[in-house]
Amino acid sequence: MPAERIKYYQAGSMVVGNRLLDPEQRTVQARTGRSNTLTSGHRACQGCGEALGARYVLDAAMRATDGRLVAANATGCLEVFSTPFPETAWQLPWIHSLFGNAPAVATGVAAALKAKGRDDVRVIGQGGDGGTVDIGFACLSGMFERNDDVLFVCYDNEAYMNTGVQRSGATPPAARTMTTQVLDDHPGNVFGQGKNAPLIAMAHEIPYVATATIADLRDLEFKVERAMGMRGARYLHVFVSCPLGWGHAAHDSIRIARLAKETGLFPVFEAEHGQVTASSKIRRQVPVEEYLRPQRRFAHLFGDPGRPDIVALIQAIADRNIERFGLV
Ligand SMILES: Cc1ncc(C[n+]2csc(CCOP(=O)(O)OP(=O)(O)O)c2C)c(N)n1
Ligand code: SF4
Ligand SMILES: [Mg+2]
Repeated sequence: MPAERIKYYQAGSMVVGNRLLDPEQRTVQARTGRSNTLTSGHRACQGCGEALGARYVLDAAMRATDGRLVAANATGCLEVFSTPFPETAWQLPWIHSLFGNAPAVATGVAAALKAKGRDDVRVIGQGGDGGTVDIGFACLSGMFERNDDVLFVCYDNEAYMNTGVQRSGATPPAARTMTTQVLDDHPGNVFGQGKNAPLIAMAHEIPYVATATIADLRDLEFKVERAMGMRGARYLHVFVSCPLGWGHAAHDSIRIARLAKETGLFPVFEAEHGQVTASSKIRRQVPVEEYLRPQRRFAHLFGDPGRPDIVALIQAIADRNIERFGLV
């Protein structure tokens, strides 16, 4: 994997020293030729992980396709903060779909391009976790099973943020949202529900499925470049922190995302045709408490007396992921 051949010289920050690298090894964002696909002036909250993730994904995809790229975008924060009429922060052909049909719109664009003989122009569909794992799920599954030539990217902030933090099928157990309140014996979202979209994508045996976080942006760029080098249906699930919905400091977005990976709660891996082919190892394993404590959506698990029983159940989820994906 090319990303691993790069020498890291600041072990603490895990920042790649771009100036020390050959121009071809530098990150897309470090190159003067980057496309600024999601440019400044949009209205995302300070520290928005979704804005950061989308910028890296789209710029990497633009570079991989030599600027010949179309994006279809589901309704959600990413669409709302980037396109308040009559303005737009997008610097590529960009189409707003409905909340639930971005994969189908992306498929239609890809089919039209094919009919016109424009195989050189590539298509990305993108949306939040609600648009992807809930309302858009049938369209996404159809896109997968037809093996349509689209990369679909889910920016997973684990709830419906745009409409005021309601639970989605990607909301983790015990998280407090507006629709999973902490009342009496109900400590937020219930256990045993929800969907694991990357695993469901893998079950379709599509050419490429990968997960990534905004804590390792070079890895994210690498996976986008890799996906755009393939044809057929591809799926990228990106963990993006949401300071407003999760109740953490804006400057903590990257740290929270890194802790999600380092606890094992969010496994970072790649899969091809239904088989896991690579996983990013945990560098410094930490207990889930370190990830949960800085977020107000989990505040009810701590304090006096707190809910150590619930924290132990969440730790068990992390431990299972570590074993299942070989993360240590
Ligand atoms: C059919 C339909 N139902 C509901 C809505 C309202 N709506 C717009 S965005 C959204 C939530 C988006 O959540 P998600 O996809 O997770 O994106 P996020 O805002 O969290 O990035 C909802 C419920 C809508 N636009 N269309
Ligand atoms: S609510 Fe969350 S996802 Fe939406 S713009 Fe703010 S930080 Fe980003
Ligand atoms: Mg969301």
